[in-house]
Amino acid sequence: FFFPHEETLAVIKPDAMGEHKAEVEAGGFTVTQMKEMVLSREMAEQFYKEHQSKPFFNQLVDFMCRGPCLMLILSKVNAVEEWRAMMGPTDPAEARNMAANSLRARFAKDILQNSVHGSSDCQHARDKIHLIFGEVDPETGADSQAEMSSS
Ligand code: DGI
Repeated sequence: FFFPHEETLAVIKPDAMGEHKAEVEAGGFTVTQMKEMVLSREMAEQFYKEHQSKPFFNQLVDFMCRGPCLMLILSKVNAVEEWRAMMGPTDPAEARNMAANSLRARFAKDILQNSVHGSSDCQHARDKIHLIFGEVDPETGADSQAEMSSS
């Protein structure tokens, strides 16, 4: 049988920069694109637009913009689910109970500063990869934002 690889967007959040690259590789993911960036407010609002109506939306956006994030496109069979499993639950207190080896159990400070993001399904992965990396050319790997900013 042939199991096609899928892609997910992973974000190492500002509180955990520098901690997780080795973890990603240990998880058996291939990093197909990677860039460090500081999200603008507009980008962070767009990134978490599904949470617009939540009481924590403003603090979430503030936190996401406060320093550089490492943006990664990860590729693996079943990448979306496998990366979510590696992250563990949103709240690190729950992560420490339910998934002691997960990244959030080990690195997250609290439910907001929870060190990592991972797309929850393939549609979100496509949307957020597009938001962060633009149109990725499958031949060259170059993204359209990079082309635009260099012209
Ligand atoms: O997909 P997840 O990141 O595990 O969780 P989510 O999509 O429900 O929430 C997105 C982010 O919003 C989460 O990583 C951290 C933040 N968040 C979620 N629930 C709360 C929260 N922040 C605060 N302050 N309080 C919450 O209850």
